[in-house]
Amino acid sequence: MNIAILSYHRIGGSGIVAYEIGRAMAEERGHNVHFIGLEPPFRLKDSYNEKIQFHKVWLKEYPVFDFQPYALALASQLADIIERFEIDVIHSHYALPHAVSALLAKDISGKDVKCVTTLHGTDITVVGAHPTMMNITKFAINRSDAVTAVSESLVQDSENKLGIEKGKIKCIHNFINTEFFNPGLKTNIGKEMNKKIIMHVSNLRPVKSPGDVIRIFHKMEQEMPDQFELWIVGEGPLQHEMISLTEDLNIRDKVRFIGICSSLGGLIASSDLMVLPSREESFGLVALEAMACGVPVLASRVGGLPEVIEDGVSGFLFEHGNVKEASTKGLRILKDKKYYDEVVKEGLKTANEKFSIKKIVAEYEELYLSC
Ligand code: GMT
Repeated sequence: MNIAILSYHRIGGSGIVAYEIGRAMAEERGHNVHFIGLEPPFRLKDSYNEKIQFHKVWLKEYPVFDFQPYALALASQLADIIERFEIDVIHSHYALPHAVSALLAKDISGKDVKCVTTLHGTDITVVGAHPTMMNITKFAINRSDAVTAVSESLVQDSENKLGIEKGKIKCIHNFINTEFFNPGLKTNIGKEMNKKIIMHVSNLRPVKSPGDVIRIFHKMEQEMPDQFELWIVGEGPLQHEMISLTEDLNIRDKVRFIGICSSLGGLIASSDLMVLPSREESFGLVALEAMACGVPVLASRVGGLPEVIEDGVSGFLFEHGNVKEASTKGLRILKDKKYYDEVVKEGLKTANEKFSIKKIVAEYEELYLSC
């Protein structure tokens, strides 16, 4: 098959999932893959495969445009790619704008190309469900030949919030490439301080409730002083508020703001506990990355997280905003080595079996062929 993949390649989990599907379709299944976007997938920059090509979307500067019409430029250039490379399937990540651009490009080209759309979360829960975007999001979903969502929870949210007919959206869970996330990547970083490392990885947006990371750490620190350090990985709009909170709580010297890190697997594998207290999370790829690295996860019981973590078995869940419940569970696991090892073992099993890349990519391939 000739497959086109549309994604915001530079953005978080959805960009990684889109890239890994394409990479596996080319390297392991022998298909030709065309990534299309503003920037190449960042993992693509480090490798070469003759079955993979990247096509940059060019934007025309014009003073009348308040904003560059990316979705239209993409549709226009994609129509050429469909013709030139005889594309069979366009796989769009995010209903908006990618699925809409794909449908438009299909119409322009006049070809019988199949449009497969994967919903990642905020495209439905935040953007798509908003009155300004609801009609076009429903159009993108209803006109796609196949639609997937990354968790059962997101399937239900999409049906309920947008009134999509049951059965239209199928759940295909996210997955993990264990080459980049495994316990063998553990390093000695931070070991000289002889403290356990509690970690949070996100884009520090309000939906991630990053203030709760600081509050949970503060409570744990009060219970067991000088035993832990908190490492925050990533950048985002709430970083300054988080810094102020650490100052107000008098724990600034116990919290490191690492920023964006390209060798994330090594950093996560070197930590002792991953905290993810999000308000919304359609899947929570970082939870799976931690489990694959042999690090237990303490996450809020929202969205798709209960599909990734079995509370008390392969990780821990707490009610969103319940700092006390979270810190109690965090302390319990860090104090009990035997229990800790059992949870790590179950987490690794879940990552390697339920969410293996081989299993999930086969599901996508079957879907492409069935359209
Ligand atoms: O969470 C974000 O802010 C980024 C966004 C993305 O584009 O990667 O994440 C969404 O898609 C990920 C990949 O499918 C999921 O693992 C995240 O849970 C989802 N984020 C939300 O639902 C808030």
